[in-house]
Amino acid sequence: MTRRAPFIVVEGLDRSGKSTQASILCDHLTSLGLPVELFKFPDRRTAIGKMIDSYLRSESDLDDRAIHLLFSANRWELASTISSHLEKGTTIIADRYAFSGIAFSARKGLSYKWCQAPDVGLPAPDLTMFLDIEPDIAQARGGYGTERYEQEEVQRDVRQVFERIEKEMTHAGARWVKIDAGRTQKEVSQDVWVHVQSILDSVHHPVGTLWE
Ligand code: 2DT
Ligand code: MG
Repeated sequence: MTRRAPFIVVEGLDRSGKSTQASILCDHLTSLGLPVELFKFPDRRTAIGKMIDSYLRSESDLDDRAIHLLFSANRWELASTISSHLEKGTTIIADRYAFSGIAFSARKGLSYKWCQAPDVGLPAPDLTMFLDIEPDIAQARGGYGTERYEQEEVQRDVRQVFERIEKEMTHAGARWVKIDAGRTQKEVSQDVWVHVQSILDSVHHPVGTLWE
């Protein structure tokens, strides 16, 4: 029987280097001959993703709860693909996941539990790496773009919600690690690799479910 592959999530604030680190990790695993797929949430290519993209670019407006549910639905539409890849031995790296869902919506004043509910039952990551950076350092890295949420005060609030998520995940026994992302790309990727190596041989069938 093929061994189940790990599900790795990279989370963090905007400009923390998530996408760069996710792709370095993807290349590293590939160079070792391991099958790997990189997912990015939101996945703006699907029909739901297009609605999210339009919202993020402020081309459309949506009720806070409606957009929250769309972000969640955008994960659910890929959930079975993720699980089947994992079961077949393909490692999955996700650039953002349900944790961004809670963090960005709860900061608007929606209740934490309400924000968590639609993602209950999704495939659970075996390792979540939170790339932590001070919002002013992130800002200084070339600045935020023009999308919704790309503002220092928003990022500060979001970071606070992530702290709560970290506490709850750790308390529940999940593997959640915080990585100082204010360092060089190489220092961060070395840390990422140490954490990934520590779980490569320790994932078990079946794929877990989130918050159940
Ligand atoms: P990117 O800059 O990474 O494309 O993200 N977001 C993301 C949410 O509000 N809820 C979610 O569930 C997810 C996955 C974070 C675009 C923005 O979308 C936010 C930043
Ligand atoms: Mg962005």
